[in-house]
Amino acid sequence: ITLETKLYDALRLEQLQLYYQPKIDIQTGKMVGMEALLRWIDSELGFIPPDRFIPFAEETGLIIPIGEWVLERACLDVKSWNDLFDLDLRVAVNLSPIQLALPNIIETIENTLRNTNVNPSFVEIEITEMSMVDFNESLVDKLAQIRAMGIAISIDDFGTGYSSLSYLKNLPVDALKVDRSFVMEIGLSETGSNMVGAIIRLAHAMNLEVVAEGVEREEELVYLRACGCELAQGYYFSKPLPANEFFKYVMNQ
Ligand code: G
Ligand code: G
Ligand code: MN
Ligand code: NA
Repeated sequence: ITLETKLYDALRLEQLQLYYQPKIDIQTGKMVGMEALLRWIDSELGFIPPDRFIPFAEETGLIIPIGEWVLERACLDVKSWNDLFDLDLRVAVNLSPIQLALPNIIETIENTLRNTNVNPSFVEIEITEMSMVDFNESLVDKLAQIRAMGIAISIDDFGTGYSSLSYLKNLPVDALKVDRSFVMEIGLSETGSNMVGAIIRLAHAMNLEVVAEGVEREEELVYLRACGCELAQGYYFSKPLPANEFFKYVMNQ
């Protein structure tokens, strides 16, 4: 049995799970949403980390049905929590560059919104800088169409990949996520702190909201807040939680 068969079965047999990590408004301290993070727990192999199976899913094309499942699951979950607790949490879903390149991606997203009956303003899509490797008008077009549905778009892992400022300037997006590798340098060196401050000012100059990733220390949070960073996520607040535990986390807010 190949890994490809195993992964396909995992999708079919519901051995893939979404974990959720809260996103916090660091100016008010309130949770405003969460990022959906895919997990594969195999009965024999145990926990298979996403950095191992997502690249594999991308190579084999399995990321396409998996990605559709992720979007639908995330829409259903956010809708049920918002309905139950009368909240307006927004769920962020990672979209692979492979998915974004599909000619029918807009239709797929529209269908999922319709089938799940979720309010589009409760959904956000995270694209990585890898999506900009073949930057073209069609990419700009697609992002604009996604936004026109009422879905917010953010650039994940900013500063680590292939985006150039000239691309970024022309991209219809709402937020920029500062990669954890920058956040962890806060307070460790003057350059480290200054770079994060500069990234936040750059984002604000382009009218983008800023989300800091991988916040683990109080010192990072204090600095980010002082720089005007809007949102943060990281172990400092909560690690990613399975849906039933995230439900309890929401209930306790
Ligand atoms: O959950 P963790 O931090 O280990 O995630 C590792 C990587 O897997 C991150 O780069 C994250 O963006 C990616 N990832 C997690 N869930 C998904 C998903 O549903 N789709 C895609 N395309 N990538 C995901
Ligand atoms: O690439 P992306 O940003 O989508 O993935 C986020 C990854 O970072 C996930 O695998 C998630 O589990 C992980 N993560 C989230 N918060 C923290 C944190 O505070 N510290 C560390 N080390 N990893 C984190
Ligand atoms: Mn992400
Ligand atoms: Na990220």
